[in-house]
Amino acid sequence: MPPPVDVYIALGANLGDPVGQLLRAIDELAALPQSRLLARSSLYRSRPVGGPAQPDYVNAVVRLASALKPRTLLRHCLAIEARHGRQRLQKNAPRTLDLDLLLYDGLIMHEAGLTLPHPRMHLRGFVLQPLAEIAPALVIPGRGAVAELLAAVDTSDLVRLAEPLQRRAAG
Ligand code: PH2
Ligand code: MG
Ligand code: MG
Repeated sequence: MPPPVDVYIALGANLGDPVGQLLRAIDELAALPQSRLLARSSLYRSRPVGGPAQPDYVNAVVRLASALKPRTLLRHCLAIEARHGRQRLQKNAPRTLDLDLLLYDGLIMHEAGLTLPHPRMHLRGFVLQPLAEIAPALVIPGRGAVAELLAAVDTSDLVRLAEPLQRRAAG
C-alpha cells in the first residue's frame, strides 16, 4: 500500500436536510478504506454562488489521510453523493450533496472530470473559510496560502453554525 497523503474535500448541500447530510457524509468519508479523518471544519451556512435561484447552502471541509489514488477517491465521493440522492440536472443546480476533491497532497493534474487543485477553490469564501479553520497555512499550488486567499474574498454571507445546533439537527 502506498503511504497515505493529506487530502482535502469540500462538502456542500442545499436540498433535503443539509446539516444531517453533511454530518452523515463526513462519517462516510471517515469510513472509507485506507483512509482516516484527520480534521473537519465547522459547518457554515452560505448564500448560493451561481446557478438559478435556490436555497442557502451548508458547507464544510475535511482533511483525510488516504492511501487511495485520486481517481479511486473521486469514485468513492461520487458513490456517496449518489447514495444521498444526488441528481445531476444542470451546472450549479441545487443538490442534496456535493463532495469536491479540493487538494490531493501537492498533486497538480488536469484530466476529464478531475482537476487538482480544484480550479475555483481559491475564489470561494464557502470553501476558503472552512478550509482556513483547519489549514490556514496550507499553500494551494499556484495560488498561495489559504489565509491570504481568504482575506481577498467576500465572506460576509457566511454564518458558522453552532455545534449544539449541529448535534440536534444530526438527530
Ligand atoms: N456549490 C456550487 C455552486 N454554488 N454556492 C454555495 N454557497 N455553496 C456551494 O457549495 C456551492 C455554491 C457548485 O458546486
Ligand atoms: Mg461543487
Ligand atoms: Mg461537485
